[in-house]
Amino acid sequence: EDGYDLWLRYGQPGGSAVSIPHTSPTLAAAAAELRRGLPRTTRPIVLERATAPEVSALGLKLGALGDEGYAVRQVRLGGRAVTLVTGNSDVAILYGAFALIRHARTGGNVDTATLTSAPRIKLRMLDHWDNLDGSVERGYAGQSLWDWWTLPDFRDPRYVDYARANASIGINGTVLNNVNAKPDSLTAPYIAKAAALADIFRPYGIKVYLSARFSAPIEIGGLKTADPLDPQVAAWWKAKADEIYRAIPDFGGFLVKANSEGQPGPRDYHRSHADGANMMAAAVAPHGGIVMWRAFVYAETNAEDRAKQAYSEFKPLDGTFANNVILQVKNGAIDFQPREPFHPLFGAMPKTPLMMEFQITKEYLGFATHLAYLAPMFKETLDADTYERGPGSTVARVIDGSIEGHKLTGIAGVANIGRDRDWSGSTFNQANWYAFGRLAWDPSLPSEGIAREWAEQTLGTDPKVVDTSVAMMQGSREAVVDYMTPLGLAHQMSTSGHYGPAPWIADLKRPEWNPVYYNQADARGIGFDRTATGSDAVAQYAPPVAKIFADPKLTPERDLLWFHHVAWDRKMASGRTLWAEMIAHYDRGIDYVTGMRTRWDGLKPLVDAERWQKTATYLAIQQREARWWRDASLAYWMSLNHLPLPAGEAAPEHDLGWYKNQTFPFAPGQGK
Ligand code: BDP
Repeated sequence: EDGYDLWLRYGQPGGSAVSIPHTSPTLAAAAAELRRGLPRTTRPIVLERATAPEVSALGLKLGALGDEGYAVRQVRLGGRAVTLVTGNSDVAILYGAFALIRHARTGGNVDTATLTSAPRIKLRMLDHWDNLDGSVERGYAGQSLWDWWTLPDFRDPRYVDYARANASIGINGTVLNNVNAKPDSLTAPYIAKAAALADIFRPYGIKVYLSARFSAPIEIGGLKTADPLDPQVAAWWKAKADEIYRAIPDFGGFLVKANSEGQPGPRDYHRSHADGANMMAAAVAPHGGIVMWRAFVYAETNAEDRAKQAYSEFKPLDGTFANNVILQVKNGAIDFQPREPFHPLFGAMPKTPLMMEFQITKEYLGFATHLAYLAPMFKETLDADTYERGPGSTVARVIDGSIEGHKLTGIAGVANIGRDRDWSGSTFNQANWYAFGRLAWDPSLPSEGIAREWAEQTLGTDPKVVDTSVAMMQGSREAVVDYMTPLGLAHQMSTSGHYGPAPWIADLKRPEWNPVYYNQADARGIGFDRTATGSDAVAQYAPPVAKIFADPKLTPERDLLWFHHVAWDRKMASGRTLWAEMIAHYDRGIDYVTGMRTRWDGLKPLVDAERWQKTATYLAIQQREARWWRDASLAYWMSLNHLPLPAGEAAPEHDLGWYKNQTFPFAPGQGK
């Protein structure tokens, strides 16, 4: 048991009778999955489209299934009692098959199953930050899954397993390469390699997309410029798109990181992001393709609070994007921190479809070794109220298009997948991939329910295993927040590797690369003043939200230091001072990890040895490092505030100099 099977850990095939009156590669895949994944059922299972005469004759009330929604019904077909899996497309039926397997493997009865579900979001994407040299930016699960060297000839069976896993949770798009893109990915040899992957993924309903480097017309096209308003540049992209679509007829489109962290973009030519996006969108439009344009920008020349820059740049462009452009916005305004308030662009661009970008790989949450279940974090953002059109205008409703009636809707997760046998670097990291897919399908699913169904399928249905795992998972992300960046702190991680504490770093070239920029700690207090007396980032939110964040008395304590510079002796809700409260949070985080170790120890007889041992070892690492985070942070804060520790609190194990001297000869995932 090395984790390779993910949540599709079927065991012995049940050998159910499955029939496909009208077959296709997708339906054949669905049938194969049911034969492997279901226990023996009494009724035969029939996979057939809702539009087929024998199904439509049943007059089933299926509701609004759309293209991808599925229904499972107990019916009589041709005189037999059967379980029918249906939908308006073959892929919908495939999703129904996986839903039926999930139902069966989480305690449901197939012979009585009645299931109906349709996705709320259209593009449900994984973004791979995979480089052509096989490294993965911010990847902690080994080398890239894509073997660019042996593609397109060798079609590793693992690519099929990747597609199965994704289809089982409803993922329908994959961006193959890093947003820090090399132009080579758009050359003929790489298009052929991408086409081979597209062929493998197609039966599973997964479209391939590519990250495109904005300056590719210069680098591989021999042009003098990449100016989006230059007709030759536009013609180059059009020809390039035509070439790609000849190889991949259902190619999804481009993802673009422009004028961000040194990437080229339209601003290099004094053009707007809309000029750039629309020019590329025009190239793919005739083929039905789209452009996902990232809003993650902050510029060297801009002295504005980094948290404000994306809004300042994009908000004025609302209404100017072509209708096959969707803006991809990270969940928070800085960068995938353990906790961020929702990005102020959500709710601020009614005329533009916005898609969510979450990070599944745990760049800032302890890489692969720390256990942090991210569904509660994803939900926190999705459930946040933007007040775009009054109360109830949640981020989920912004991205599902329901507030403004947008048809193009999307959600992306930066993948945590690599070539490690267990795909994600640890068993519990698999749950984040799983949870992302489930929430992309339906953002209203509860994180605990997702954890439970994941655990049942991945670790077995023994109630003790399931209850314990779910209990560990549910509070795990909050524990990371507590021991790394409590009460609204952010970006206190060491430079470039983003691993381990370094709140003291102050000497990097750009101010907003330094942890001290984010903590603003001094003798008097700590936190970033983003109110009117500071950067006034709060003014980017709708008035009812801004009012709360502008007032330290109204701001939830979990976001306090994100928005306010607060005195060390400020009284908190608990009655403690801020200083004592911070320490209590660090301690609580460590205690939670200690508790997870104890709980996991209790499962030793119930979980296979290989997965149990690796998890136990990682929890020990996490516990040691939670302590490291607390101690290093306290040592630094005490060097500024000179406050004593509350009675009974352990002093940091080492002095500040010791923590500052920790170096890492190698941290995975750093390459650009
Ligand atoms: C940051 C990562 C960096 C990415 C960047 C991005 O540190 O490696 O290139 O985001 O999203 O989180 O473009």
